[in-house]
Amino acid sequence: MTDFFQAIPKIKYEGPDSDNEFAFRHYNADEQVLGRRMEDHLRFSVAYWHSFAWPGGDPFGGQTFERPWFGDTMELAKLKADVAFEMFDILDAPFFCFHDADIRPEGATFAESRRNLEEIVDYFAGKMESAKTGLLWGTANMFSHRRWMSGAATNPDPDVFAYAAATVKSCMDATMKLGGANYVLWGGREGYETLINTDLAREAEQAGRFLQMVVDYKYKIGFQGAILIEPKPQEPSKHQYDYDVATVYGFLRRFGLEKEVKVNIEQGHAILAGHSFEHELALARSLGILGSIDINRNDYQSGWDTDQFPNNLPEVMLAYYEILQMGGFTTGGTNFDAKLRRQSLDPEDLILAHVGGMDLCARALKAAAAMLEDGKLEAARTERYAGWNTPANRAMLEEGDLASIAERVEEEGIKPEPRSGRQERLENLINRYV
Ligand code: XLS
Ligand code: NI
Ligand code: NI
Repeated sequence: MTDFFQAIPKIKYEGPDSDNEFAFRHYNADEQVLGRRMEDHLRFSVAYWHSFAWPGGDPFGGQTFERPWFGDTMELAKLKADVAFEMFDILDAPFFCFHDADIRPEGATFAESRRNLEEIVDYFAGKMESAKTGLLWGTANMFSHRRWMSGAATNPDPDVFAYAAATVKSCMDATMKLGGANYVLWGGREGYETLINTDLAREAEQAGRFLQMVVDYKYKIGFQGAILIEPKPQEPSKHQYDYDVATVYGFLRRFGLEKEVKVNIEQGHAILAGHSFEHELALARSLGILGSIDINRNDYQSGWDTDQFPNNLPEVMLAYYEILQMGGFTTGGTNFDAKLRRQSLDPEDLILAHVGGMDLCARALKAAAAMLEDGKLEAARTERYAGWNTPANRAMLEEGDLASIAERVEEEGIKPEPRSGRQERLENLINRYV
């Protein structure tokens, strides 16, 4: 045991009336929601990078957090792992996620970095034998070190492409070894700062080829999890190629990978792309590529990926409504890719941020489940499209052409009658479940 979390107890469910800060009011892991345990629905995951590796910097100032494990040695990396698994235990978290760079010190060569990674992965594996927490996904950090400044797979320098391939291989191996449910690719610098020096067409070909290699390697090693791309429109690059769900789907189709790769959708990224979170989820669901979510939100005023813990019940409820309509997560889950505000220095802050986020998601899940069970919203939606159920209208869609349809419009004197979309009534309906 480290002494980082001192006397913080394991967080238990105490119900909505509890006065205890260190308790869940809504998240009750064993409670059944639509025939599935809440824990199995939500599949919560702690993000290693924000909770344990991020020093509290912002664009105007550096480190604010003082953590006893900050530093570049293997010994400190192990202390960090000890604290991380203590936190997973306090929260009873079923999953965590990591980048290679979060968990191991960078070596002087690729080989040394890989060996460091393997040693820490073994250390994790030892802990995971007795811990409940599993790995939701692993990923490679191909955006922090200066070698990645012009991209990883889309870099103009083939040496960087090679280094990226070796890096992803090592991270897929690590993910496989720890029984990861998914492998994520977020291309923070797969994009450009300026088009003046960029060959868009070539970079897209490189990215497509790279992704094919990732999929091939998945089969080669027999990795059972899903490969996920995490869309984001910009930041750190001015323009990021995996802009949003629609763009990623177009990219997957272009390279014939739409059956192989799904998406990990982050709330804050959806907003940065000018969408709502539920738009991105609904679109991915309709395309059959909805894999997993990062539930962190952005501040609506700052226009920056502020990675805050979720706090907007109606919005998160609509997100879980999409997930429930898909039949729930399979390999995916709810990852808190969220960080504390840089003034939130205390170990308690780290725990309570997650407690609040977990409770908020649990409330959202229960509200979404109630809305789905009730069926009123879906009935209204179905009713809106009911006109398509007549044989003539179905035939129009299936075998019609402009000329025959035009003939029918005149013959039958078809004259559309506008009908209310009932938005406010439906908003009122939704608010009853929140
Ligand atoms: C950054 C991304 C990143 C991914 C994992 O904005 O959200 O944290 O989730 O590389
Ligand atoms: Ni993000
Ligand atoms: Ni993310």
